[in-house]
Amino acid sequence: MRVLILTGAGISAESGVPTFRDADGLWEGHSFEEVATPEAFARDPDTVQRFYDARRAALAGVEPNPAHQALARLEEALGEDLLIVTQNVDDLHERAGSTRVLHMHGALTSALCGSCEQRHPWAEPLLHRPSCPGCGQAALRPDVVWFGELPYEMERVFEVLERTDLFVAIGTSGAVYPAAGFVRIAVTYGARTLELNLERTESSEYFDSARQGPASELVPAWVEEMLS
Ligand code: BJW
Repeated sequence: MRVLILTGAGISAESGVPTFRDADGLWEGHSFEEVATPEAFARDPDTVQRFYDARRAALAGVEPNPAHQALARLEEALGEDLLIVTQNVDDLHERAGSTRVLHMHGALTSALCGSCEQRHPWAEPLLHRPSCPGCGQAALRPDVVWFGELPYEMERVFEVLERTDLFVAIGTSGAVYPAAGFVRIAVTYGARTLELNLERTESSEYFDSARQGPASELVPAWVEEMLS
């Protein structure tokens, strides 16, 4: 069975990583849209760099939870028949042991050069304008996908969606496209579909089955079902 898993902020919530649409939506008094769009970056790059520097630094203080760990166990069993497509920019899937992970909205552990467009592994703050290791320009930005930008590796995701037997969405509100449309594409190609979320979402109606509860409980239980 070929399984495609889409994860969102909800899978990392119990690790202590804030979600986007459940919290009060503010960071130091700024709304999410004020710090996570290309327009915000053009208008006030320092504030945006500080926002992402803080989130990159916070990664050191969080750990994968039982949901990430269960998905790593599922990969051990399914191997290449499993792909995780995550909208998250944290590295908790990898730290739990998953290797088949595609970060469609980029990663906090990477920097993107606005000049030469190369991506570089990155662990340090960007606020002080370090030089790009590729071209030497002081043009590095967080390697994340903001509204209006093209998510990474969409061609590959659409290819995998065409031959997926089971599509599972975990901890995502289904509010942001193109990820929110994956379930309908999977259905069109004949996949079964399952949603695991704390609550029903605006996409729940498109799934064959939707289970409600914390990811740290629902995901290990579902993985046990898959493995038994
Ligand atoms: C738990 C839990 C627990 C909590 N257990 N569950 C009009 C119509 C349609 C589309 C558009 C439109 N106008 C504009 C667009 C396109 C736009 C879009 O979708 N806008 C919407 C607002 C309508 N999209 C784009 O611009 C994208 N690009 C694009 O479309 O390019 C064109 C194209 C694409 C493909 C092919 C061809 C052309 C880019 C979108 C980029 C999104 N970027 C962000 C920021 C990333 C960097 C960062 O992290 O700062 O990505 S926005 C933010 O939302 C982030 C997330 O990845 C993304 C999704 O959020 P997610 O993960 O679902 O989190 P939440 O907070 O929304 O939900 C958490 C869920 O967890 C909830 O459901 C809770 O219940 C649940 N939960 N605790 C289980 N313990």
